[in-house]
Amino acid sequence: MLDKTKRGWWKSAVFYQIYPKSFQDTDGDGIGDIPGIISRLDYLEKLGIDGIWLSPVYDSPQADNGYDISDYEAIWPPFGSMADMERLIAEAKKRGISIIMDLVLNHSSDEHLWFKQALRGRNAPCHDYYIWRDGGPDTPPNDLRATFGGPAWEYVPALGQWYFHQFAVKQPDLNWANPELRRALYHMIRFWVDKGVEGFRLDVIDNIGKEPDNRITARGPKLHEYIRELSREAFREEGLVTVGEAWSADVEEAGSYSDPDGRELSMVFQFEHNFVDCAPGGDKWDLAPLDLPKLKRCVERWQKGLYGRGWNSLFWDNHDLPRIVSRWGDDSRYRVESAKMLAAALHGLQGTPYIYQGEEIGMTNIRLPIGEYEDIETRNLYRERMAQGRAEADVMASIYARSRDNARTPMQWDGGPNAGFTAGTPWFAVNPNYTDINAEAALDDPESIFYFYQRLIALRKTHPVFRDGDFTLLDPENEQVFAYTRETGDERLLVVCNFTGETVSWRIPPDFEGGQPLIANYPAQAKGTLRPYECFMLRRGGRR
Ligand code: TEU
Repeated sequence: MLDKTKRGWWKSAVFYQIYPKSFQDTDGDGIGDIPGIISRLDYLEKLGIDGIWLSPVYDSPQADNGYDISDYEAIWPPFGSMADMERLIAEAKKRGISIIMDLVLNHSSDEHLWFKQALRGRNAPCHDYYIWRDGGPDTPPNDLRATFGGPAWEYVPALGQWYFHQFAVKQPDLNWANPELRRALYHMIRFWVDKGVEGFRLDVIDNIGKEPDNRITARGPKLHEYIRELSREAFREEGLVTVGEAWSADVEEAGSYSDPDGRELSMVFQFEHNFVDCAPGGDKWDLAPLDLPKLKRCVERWQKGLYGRGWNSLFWDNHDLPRIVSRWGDDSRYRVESAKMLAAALHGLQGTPYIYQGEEIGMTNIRLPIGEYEDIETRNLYRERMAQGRAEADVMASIYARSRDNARTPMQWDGGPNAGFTAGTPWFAVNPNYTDINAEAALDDPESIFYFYQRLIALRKTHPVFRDGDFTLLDPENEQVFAYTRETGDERLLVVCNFTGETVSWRIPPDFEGGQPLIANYPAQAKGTLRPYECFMLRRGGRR
């Protein structure tokens, strides 16, 4: 059992992300809820995870599925009550599972009481909790664009002012330059610590130091000053695990975010690897084939760059990303082999792994008619690109490949109606492949992806090399195989992953010949070749 009062316990942990709206409904309204999560804790305990990153469950008008919070200290009623939340924290703790709440500190909902007060006048209470600029209705302060499309400034005629919103119009940015606002946020965080929450995921934390007048939206000059104050004032207990979402982070800066002295955070989610299949100079919607050597160099940079000076998070999936088995594996013929291979490639690395709901059973992307997409980012993208005159087939190809809705189809529990997610009408489309891909079938199959993840988690807890080992990339320019070694003391680990659907030739390094097999997705390795999406791990030295 991990001592979760001590800094660094998360270095031996594996976390699981739950997107509550799509996890498990218990009251038939078609929306996942907190009692549903409680009903699935035994499943998560069986998997072997140590903590749950819970996407927002706070009160919200749901303009961005809860990332637009209207009351940080209340639960959105369709998710349940505060008593349900307290029961979840207690029931999870009984199973050795920490609750890590998702904190959205960069912006609130425009339906938050603070913003409602702010709208009452330039001198109203909380007006300066937000970012306002004077101006006429036709002259926004500048031409900064919002992440979800359109201008980043919204005009309020009654005030003769514009407010800044990095995301949706209904998500006004909070003004971190205002110490009163910062204190209000710290007070809110302590409310959740006092309820027994043992960690926090910090939404777009790299945006809180923004200076929109200077066109700086991420990595502002005061960012790390604010994060150190946040850490001192709100994350006082050294056992609190904190992970910041930092799309702009590079490995140099990540060393500051996650420095061993703990002045800032435990780790960050960085996204450099998320662009190795995007067209040069494009964004996530501009598709390109996976450049495996580029991915390997990126992993190497982060593994070596943070070794001994910071800490990596390890993820392929989350609620904003397409399903990895569809993206970099094969979600048809070799779905099981490639899902296991991708898991091995990630879980052999140094860092804290995060498993996104459904990843452990190989859930896949979905293709829908454009009218059935729910995600604000996807809908705005479609409108924007169609207005630009792009071919609809190209726009839809980007949406099929990269829409955040790929990750938001309801969790597939069994082969029954709505995949066992709800007895009602699901809020969002259930992937029709649930009849084959579901947790019940996985639990009945000893060779399932679920049990592969379960074994990987157990291996990480058994052999110190997974947590402490350094990283050496093998065969950097090989475009088919990702292979690397880890080493600590006399213990060595070899991880080999064929990222293609072809049989390729590849030789085990002589010093690993006869190594202890730890895990593989095919029966005994064939000499000198790797089968489609074949992966395996071998170990040498260390205690048996
Ligand atoms: O995401 C930050 C963010 O920028 C991503 O939405 C990213 O822009 C997009 O997914 C990639 O194209 C965080 C949350 O994870 C996301 O769900 C929220 O929508 C967003 O912040 C606003 O809170």
